[in-house]
Amino acid sequence: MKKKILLIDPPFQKFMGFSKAGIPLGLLFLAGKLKKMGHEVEVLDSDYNPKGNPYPFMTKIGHYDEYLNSLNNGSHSIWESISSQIEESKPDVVGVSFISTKLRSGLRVAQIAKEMGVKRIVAGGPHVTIRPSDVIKEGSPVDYAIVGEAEEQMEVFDGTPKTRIIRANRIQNLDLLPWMARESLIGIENYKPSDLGFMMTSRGCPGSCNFCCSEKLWGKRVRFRNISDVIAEMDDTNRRYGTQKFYLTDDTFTLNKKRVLEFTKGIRDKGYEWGCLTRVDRLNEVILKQMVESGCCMIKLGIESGSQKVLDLMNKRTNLDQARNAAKLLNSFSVPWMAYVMVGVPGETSIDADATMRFIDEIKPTYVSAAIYTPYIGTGFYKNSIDFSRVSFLKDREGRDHAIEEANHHSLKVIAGDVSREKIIEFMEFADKYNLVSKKG
Ligand code: B12
Ligand code: SF4
Repeated sequence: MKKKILLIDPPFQKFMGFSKAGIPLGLLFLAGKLKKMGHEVEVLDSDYNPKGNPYPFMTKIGHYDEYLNSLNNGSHSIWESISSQIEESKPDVVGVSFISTKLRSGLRVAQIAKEMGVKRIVAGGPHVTIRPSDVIKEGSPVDYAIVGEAEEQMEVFDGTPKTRIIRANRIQNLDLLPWMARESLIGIENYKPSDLGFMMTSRGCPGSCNFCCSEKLWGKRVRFRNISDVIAEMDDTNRRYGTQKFYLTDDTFTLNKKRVLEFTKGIRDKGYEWGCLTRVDRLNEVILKQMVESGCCMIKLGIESGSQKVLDLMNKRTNLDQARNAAKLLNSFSVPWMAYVMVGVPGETSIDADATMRFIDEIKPTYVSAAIYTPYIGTGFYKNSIDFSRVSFLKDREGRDHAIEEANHHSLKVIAGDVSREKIIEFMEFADKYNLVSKKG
């Protein structure tokens, strides 16, 4: 029977006044599938905040309390707008997406829906995939949780599943999935065309970096979408929403060189701009030349650290010379690129953090994206290296005990690793200053 389904991405950055780029891709994939089955689907991105600040890193620090305080403030306008949307949509089922940072916010959304009489609340997303027991437990408003890629487990929306936690199989043929149903986004007219250009063209990454949970989410065997289907979706998005700029969120877009060349050949004459994420050992001159000539205008690279010791601790399986070579290549093509770096991983010291800052000055990325390391569940570090006897580290100055997965970099009160607090501040300020100078130049 046809159902009314409201899928909600819970608020997080918006509570702190920040903006967030893009669209909730997972929910829009699900909406595509549900619509194809005949259901009526809407997607509410309650973190969308076009008027928010794209933050400098130091600004982020210290704002985390605003999120925590808002969680307990039932009359906050963001919660009220979610209630109003539920009231207006009158859904039979509400689906909530969880990443670890938004665990408490997602549970609050589920609670609001439950209290408003929604019959079925379903949860999914990266955090639920890794630890479903956080949403399926006594007293939780969540009725069912899907572990993994949910597109082939639609029974939770319109059937009677036998268990409350349902383990989904990995989707083997991504080309059989309907495109993301962007048209289901509530308020789509307010989105920038480039936000609607976020896409994922493959699932999985062969890497096993200790700070990352990709392997748990998608597995190591990478599944690729057909390039002609990817380009057809880009053309459709361009036609419908005027999108000229696309951002491919694949974990490592340049894994398969032949496929990258097929892609660049296919879009070369369309006049689109595009960006992607990749690893330092997955770039060479041949593909980069084609990428740039086909409109690639942003490459985000996992540099992570300027200390080989830390790269090894991370199991990054790259070395500093590979990073130097990739940087040299990118700079020689004058393509804008961003270096992702982090500070405070288990085993790292202030000397290593200094090495990273020096390394950035040496390799000269266009932008730096800096993060204070966070021990997310489902990662190698969380499993092996976090010394839980030091979990008191994660208590803030007022003694409140933050859940480890919420030990978020938005608050400097929570730090893992052996880098001094002063060095962490210096590191984040360094990134801000670097970007400021880079933008001026
Ligand atoms: C693009 C991206 C972003 C974009 C967000 C775009 C947007 N508007 O949402 C930006 C750059 C803003 C971003 C920021 C952050 N991100 Co991010 N991001 C990604 C990335 C690279 C791709 C996401 C994507 O395209 N997913 C594609 C869809 C298909 O996957 P999905 O959402 O997981 O959905 C599937 C299933 O999970 C499930 N599902 C999802 N929701 C639901 C709901 C229901 C009801 C059901 C049944 C099923 C279900 O079904 C879907 C289809 O199969 C992932 C890495 C990755 N490969 O997943 C990291 C990732 C999601 N990010 C992560 C993190 C940590 C963050 C930050 C906290 C980083 C930071 N420290 O600031 C912030 C938080 C931002 C926020 N939302 O508040 C982590 C989350 C880890 C975790 N344990 O939760 C990931 C997994 C990276 C990693 N490997 O560690 N991110
Ligand atoms: S950090 Fe990047 S390369 Fe490493 S496992 Fe995660 S997605 Fe793969």
